Amino acid sequence: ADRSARFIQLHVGDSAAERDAAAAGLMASPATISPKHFYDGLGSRLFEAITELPEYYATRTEAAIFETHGPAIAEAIGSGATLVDLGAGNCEKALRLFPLLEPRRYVAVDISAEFLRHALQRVAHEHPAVDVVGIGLDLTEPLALPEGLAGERPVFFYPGSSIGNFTPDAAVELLRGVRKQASGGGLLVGVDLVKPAALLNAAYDDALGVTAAFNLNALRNLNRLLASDFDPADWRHVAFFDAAASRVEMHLEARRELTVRCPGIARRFAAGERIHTENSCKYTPESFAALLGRAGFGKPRQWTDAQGWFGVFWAPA
Ligand code: AVJ
Repeated sequence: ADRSARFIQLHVGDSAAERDAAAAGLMASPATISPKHFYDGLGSRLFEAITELPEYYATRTEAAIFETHGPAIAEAIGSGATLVDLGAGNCEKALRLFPLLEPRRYVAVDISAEFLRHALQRVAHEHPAVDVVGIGLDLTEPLALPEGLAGERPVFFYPGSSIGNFTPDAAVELLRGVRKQASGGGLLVGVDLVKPAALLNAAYDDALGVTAAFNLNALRNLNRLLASDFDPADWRHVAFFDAAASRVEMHLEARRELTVRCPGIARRFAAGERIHTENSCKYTPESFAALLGRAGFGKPRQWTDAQGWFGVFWAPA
């Protein structure tokens, strides 16, 4: 029999608080736009395109780690768990784990709720034995799963180095929340590792300009949220690795002096002034193990690729 996915909308969207936060970021100096504003339907598709770029090694390197070390990872975790997928997107990464982990329930969480709903229809159809639940949630909000949903052995799955969008302190905060809800199970997390700056700079400023489009798309999303009048043509994509902060930063730089307006707000930008749109923090195997420790997890196991570009960690809660 065909099963369909349950869908629960916890917190996503155009609430007044969301607008206030976005407006405050616009007025701040330097101005900021949260990277969560990348991900409308188009932004999720642009990110999918990024993962296919030759310069963007992260997704395929992580997939190769799961390919090579899948059996060892599965042995460490065990089968029949509830797989809680944080930032599920198109659910492809979790689906590749299904044959290894044989989850009883699959709980997929993503801010891009409609995109997720679509992906989950397919998951539910193709895996009728798995209980499929979708949750529309912004992961910058506290993560509180509905009572009982995570089951007895929750395995949180946070792949792709999405954790890198949080500063180390904020990441510890988020992971503490995960650990509390993962008791009896643990966390399987993928993390991008420190590597030569030239590789990182190319990965975040690709030759085709897909990452530039992904970055600029945040302006369209902000226009929708705030009724503002950003013209993407006025802005230039900037991305660079800051070794001291151990992170790639993305910014949008004003090509000329201009003023952005929305109801009640006029924000002047000087030519060359930047809006900070993303941090993508990079760790060493040691620094990330230490971060898991700060979040209260037990001693992690870790797997990496031959070049040491990306790490996958299993940390018992
Ligand atoms: C989805 C946050 C992991 O930081 O590499 C890709 C987003 N930004 N290219 C990353 C992103 C620019 C990506 N994460």
